[in-house]
Amino acid sequence: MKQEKKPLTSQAAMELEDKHGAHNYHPLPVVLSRGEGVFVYDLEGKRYYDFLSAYSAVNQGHCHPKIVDALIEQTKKLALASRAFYNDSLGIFEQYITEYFGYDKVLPMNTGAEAVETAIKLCRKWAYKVKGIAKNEAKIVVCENNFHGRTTTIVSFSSDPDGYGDYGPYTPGFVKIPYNDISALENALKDNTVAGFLFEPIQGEAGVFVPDAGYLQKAYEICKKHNVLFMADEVQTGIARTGKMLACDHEGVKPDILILGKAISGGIYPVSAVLANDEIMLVIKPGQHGSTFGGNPVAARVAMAALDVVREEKLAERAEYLGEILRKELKAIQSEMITTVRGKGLLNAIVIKPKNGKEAWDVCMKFAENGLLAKPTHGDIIRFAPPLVITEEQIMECVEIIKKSILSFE
Ligand code: IF1
Repeated sequence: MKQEKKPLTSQAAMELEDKHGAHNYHPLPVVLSRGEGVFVYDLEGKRYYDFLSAYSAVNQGHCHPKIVDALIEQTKKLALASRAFYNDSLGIFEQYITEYFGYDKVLPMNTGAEAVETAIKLCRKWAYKVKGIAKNEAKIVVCENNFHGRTTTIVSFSSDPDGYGDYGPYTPGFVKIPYNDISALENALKDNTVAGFLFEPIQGEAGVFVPDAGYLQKAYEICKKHNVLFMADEVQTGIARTGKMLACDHEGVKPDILILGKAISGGIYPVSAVLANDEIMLVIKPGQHGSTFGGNPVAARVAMAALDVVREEKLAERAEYLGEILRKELKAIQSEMITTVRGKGLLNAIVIKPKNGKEAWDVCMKFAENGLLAKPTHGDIIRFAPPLVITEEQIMECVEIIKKSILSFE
């Protein structure tokens, strides 16, 4: 007699992860089982507003039907062909995305970190082949409190001990300067071995730090003056999240190297991409870079569907408009626990001052109890980044949940 399998409970699911999985995360004790649009559901069927959006990967909402259909249709036809041969999806995607963002070429990869690594390799090779910097002397300027991924080269220039601790020896060739500090950048670029400036237009993981108005424009001009590549990591800020297609669009600056990931696929499939013009992109010759899954037919079709959705559903305009409302409503919450509200579009954060021993983690646990999921970063900062398909009415409902939860600690 076949033993009826007992349905998996949340508790059992958490125990399985704890027993059999590496402990490289500390998740909130919520076990998700289904996602649809702005909502996720746990194993017991409880519904939550998702205010993290898988770290801004599901800007289009969970399991967007158009993107899922693109995944299914292509997967049934040709999933992975490798770049040893051509295929009937990659060129279509390459033309689509280079026209979409206005660049000569794209180099497709899978994760954001791989795209950042690709950008670093492009910059270094450009330094030697085009700018004429002495071999192995090229430097890339980065910002304190950056987050660009978790490979050993990328953590080599992290300022977060949890990010780089015990992972030495570190990759040389990176210079750290304070974020949002133009004179520090000017100073760093006096060194003529600097080949690139790698930055986040808004520092996401650090806690949604929006630089001063004009910072990106001035940084761009300084890089142009010193023939240094302006390399924007828009993995988290891109794809309409901050109220424009790219966060750089708020200041009308066009990166020399554009790095995309996460929501480029709507969270349906790992897709990332690096875009640049020929002078930069063509320094990499056949056999000098690649990846098994990079730009595969499924990634190509999924990304085109995901980028279609951004335009069709006017997600950038929504993020701009709804972000203003969200910040205004958050600032109106009368609680000394909320010391700061900041953000752009629907990439926002609040800073929590502990009260009666309760801190950001406890606030997030209370949010979850009341049907909204968010998670602290760096202890006291809670990021608010719902899918961009959220409605104004739903924003207001979430504000009520946030307010009720915070005031419950008064
Ligand atoms: C984790 C953070 C967010 C990114 C930027 C590159 C990458 C990321 C600006 C790498 C990835 C993810 C990684 C994920 C949590 C999340 C995160 F807290 F880690 F930093 F969003 F803020 N550039 N961010 O934000 O892309 O290789 O992950 O595809 O590692 O815990 P990836």
